Amino acid sequence: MRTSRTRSTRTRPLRGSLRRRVAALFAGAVTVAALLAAGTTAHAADAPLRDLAAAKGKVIGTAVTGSKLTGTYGTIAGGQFNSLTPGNAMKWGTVEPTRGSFNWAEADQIVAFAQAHNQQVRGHTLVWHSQNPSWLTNGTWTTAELSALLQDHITTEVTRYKGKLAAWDVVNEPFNEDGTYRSTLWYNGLGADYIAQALTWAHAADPSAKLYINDYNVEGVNAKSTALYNLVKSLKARGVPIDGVGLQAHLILGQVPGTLQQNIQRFADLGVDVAVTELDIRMQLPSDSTKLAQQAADYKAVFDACVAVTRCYGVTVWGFTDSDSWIPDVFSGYGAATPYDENYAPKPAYGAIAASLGGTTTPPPTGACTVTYSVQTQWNTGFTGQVRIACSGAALSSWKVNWTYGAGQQITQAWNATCTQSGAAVSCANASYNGSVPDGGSVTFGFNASWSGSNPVPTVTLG
Ligand code: 9MR
Repeated sequence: MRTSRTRSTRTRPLRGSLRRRVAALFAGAVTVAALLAAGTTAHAADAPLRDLAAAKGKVIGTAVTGSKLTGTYGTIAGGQFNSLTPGNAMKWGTVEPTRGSFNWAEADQIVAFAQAHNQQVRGHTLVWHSQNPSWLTNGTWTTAELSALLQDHITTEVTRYKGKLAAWDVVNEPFNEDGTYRSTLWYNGLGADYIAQALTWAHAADPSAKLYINDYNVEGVNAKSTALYNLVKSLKARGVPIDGVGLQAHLILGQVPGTLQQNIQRFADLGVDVAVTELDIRMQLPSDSTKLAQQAADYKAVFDACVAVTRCYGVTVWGFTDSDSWIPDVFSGYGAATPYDENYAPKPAYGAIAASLGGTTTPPPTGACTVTYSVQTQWNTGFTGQVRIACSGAALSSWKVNWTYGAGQQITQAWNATCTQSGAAVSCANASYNGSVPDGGSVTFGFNASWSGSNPVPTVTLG
């Protein structure tokens, strides 16, 4: 994207490859720069969400994609959350695409990242009707073979991560909307007791992991959640190892069920934990400040319900940024479902989560466009910077931003803006194609610059 939109006519392959090598050598400096960048993000909570959640005795998690756990994505995933759920990396189709041939690379990577950042991992998921390998779904199996395949799969995967995961979504999405069992490979082949067997096998492989049944549209009191309630009740009565229920919470703007807290409480009263496991709140695109305010209220309602019930373990969002969300791919015309926009700017929902967890945020000025400067990567002689102009309750048809470098930094190249530097004074104006910043939207541009000695972040003004 950067290449296609660059305004520079000069290409410097040698310099680019040198830069990458030097950047690798100075990985520590890159990390520091990334942390600084996150710290300068506009309207961030005064304390990271993970600290606020911990003070409330709650866990706040996010689904992640392993390959993205670097740069700003990695900084936010590691800095704001105290739990990670692999979005796809632990599913059967990912870990055993060919029978007997395993690929644990992404799952291992996420677990290592979590350990390095003092985070829990929520395993997802062992028994599901979807994202299974084709050798499994296309095979013809006797009941005994199917049962052995499932037991082997659960035992292999849970044993691999024994002692390293806080919880497993053992069984995913077992119910239809009317509360009957979903017709799946497992239900059809093994009967309803596949659920009890899966839990029992998982418990045998890792007795310390908390074992969950996870489903969607079970957030409020309804036929489906009542079926789940009755199942958990009967599993508990039989002594089957069940520790919790996961409420996925793929919600629609303005439609948080009014019975959410009551529903969480009724499961808690059965003696199991409740986790909100896959929260996102989608809206019809484009987003605007009214929708984003409604979304903030919706996020707050979900977090408030969890905070209100002691046995609500925590809330995991299904991707923290709109650039890493499944929604636009599946619900045409919908999106903007997560707490950060696609440029990693916290949205009003972020502030609402912080507020629910007892934190304070610096609210964005009403009806304003704000500008944020950040250092993306830094090496020994240079750095790549980014400036974002974001509007809420206001809009721009063109823009120009200014700053003064305090330590001799010099812009060498810019893209998605026209930048000039005279002495220490830098001025960047919109390109022909990105002058418009709509209400609720943002525009970013990037640049390379040189530095030596120190690289302080300047104050940037919109003018
Ligand atoms: O986020 C996952 C997405 O990347 C996959 O394409 C999708 C395939 O079904 O699965 C998504 O995650 C699902 C989760 O595992 C279970 N609940 C519903 C989630 C959204 O589909």
